[in-house]
Amino acid sequence: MPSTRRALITGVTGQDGSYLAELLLSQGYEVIGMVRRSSTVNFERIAHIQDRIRLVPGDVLDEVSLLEILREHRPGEVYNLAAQSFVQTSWRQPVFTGEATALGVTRILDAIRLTDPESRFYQASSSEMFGRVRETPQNELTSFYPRSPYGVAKVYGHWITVNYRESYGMHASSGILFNHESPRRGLEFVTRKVTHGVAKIKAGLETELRLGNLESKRDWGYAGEYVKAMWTMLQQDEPDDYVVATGETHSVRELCEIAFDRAGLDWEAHVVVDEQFLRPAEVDLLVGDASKARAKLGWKAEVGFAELVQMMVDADIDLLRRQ
Ligand code: NAP
Ligand code: F7E
Repeated sequence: MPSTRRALITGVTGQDGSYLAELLLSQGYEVIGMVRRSSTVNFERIAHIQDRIRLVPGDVLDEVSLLEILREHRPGEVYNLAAQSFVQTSWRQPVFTGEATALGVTRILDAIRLTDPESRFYQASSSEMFGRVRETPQNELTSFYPRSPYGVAKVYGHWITVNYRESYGMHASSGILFNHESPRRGLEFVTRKVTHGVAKIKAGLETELRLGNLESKRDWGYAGEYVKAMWTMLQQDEPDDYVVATGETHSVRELCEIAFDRAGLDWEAHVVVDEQFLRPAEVDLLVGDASKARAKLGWKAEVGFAELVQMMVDADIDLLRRQ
């Protein structure tokens, strides 16, 4: 039997993987973190907990590695967070994005089916699946209309999760998470690009910040609390799909206003629109209706947008000071 107190996280070196590992450790889990081979070590986000996690080599492109990890460690819960997750890159690398973000889900589901099909599974689905939105706000029943190879790959990952649940009776759940950010966010995503850019301008290291579409709107929440929703989904008797969001939407322009203001700077004096950051097809507006997660999981976003942006600006100013 797989152990219910042992969890496997794919993508443990990422933003969400690091917060989820912390949460599971605090709940007394034995945490197995899958890491892919690279020529340089990339464990910054988990350095503070590295000695408490068991790191194992594997890749969602390689089903044998997944089978071996599952056979050896027999986790009762598997959180699939691994993906090529940057939307812009997905136009440049659509096939790789499909391999990792779409087919990677089938590889791991199939490996679970062949080893311990009673293990519980979480799939990191995304609000990018809603793309050119069919209704506002978006909920679990809203139709998908993805606008990027990444969004298309996530739609595949979502439906294969539903399919394994229905075909094999697996406890497979899909969290449709809207954008969530933190001081651990990758530097290429717009929130962190802005807050890190503000910190560099404040420190006198840069004078301008080049961005793309300032009008696009997102439902931005705090990653540290979104991982709680992932875990709670796997504690339910029945697997299901849930939207996880704040219910508020803000533009990139508002993000800039709040972030520069936090550092005592005027955003209009520094932000330059550069068309290299525009996308071939944009997702103009996302805002989630997380009432199902609230009713069934008791989950609700607590950290507001301004608080989140200010937290990230403060963390980046502090980071640059220490560097
Ligand atoms: P992230 O910071 O980009 O982390 C992605 C993780 O996936 C990294 O640990 C990365 O490893 C790993 N990975 C990539 N390709 C892999 C492969 N072929 N095999 C094994 N591991 C691989 O992303 P995140 O923000 O934490 O997001 C976590 C998941 O939630 C992703 O699936 C993302 O698409 C999804 N999601 C994110 C958001 C959001 O707003 N953050 C919203 C909805 C859904 P390396 O460190 O080696 O690169
Ligand atoms: O872009 C606009 C850009 O790259 C947000 C991923 O975690 O969340 C994330 O995907 C918006 C877009 O995130 C720049 O055009 C303007 O409209 O921060 P982002 P994303 O594409 O929403 C979803 C839920 C995921 O699942 C993904 O994995 O900001 N924008 N100027 C810019 N974006 C970037 N990156 N850089 C700019 O200069």
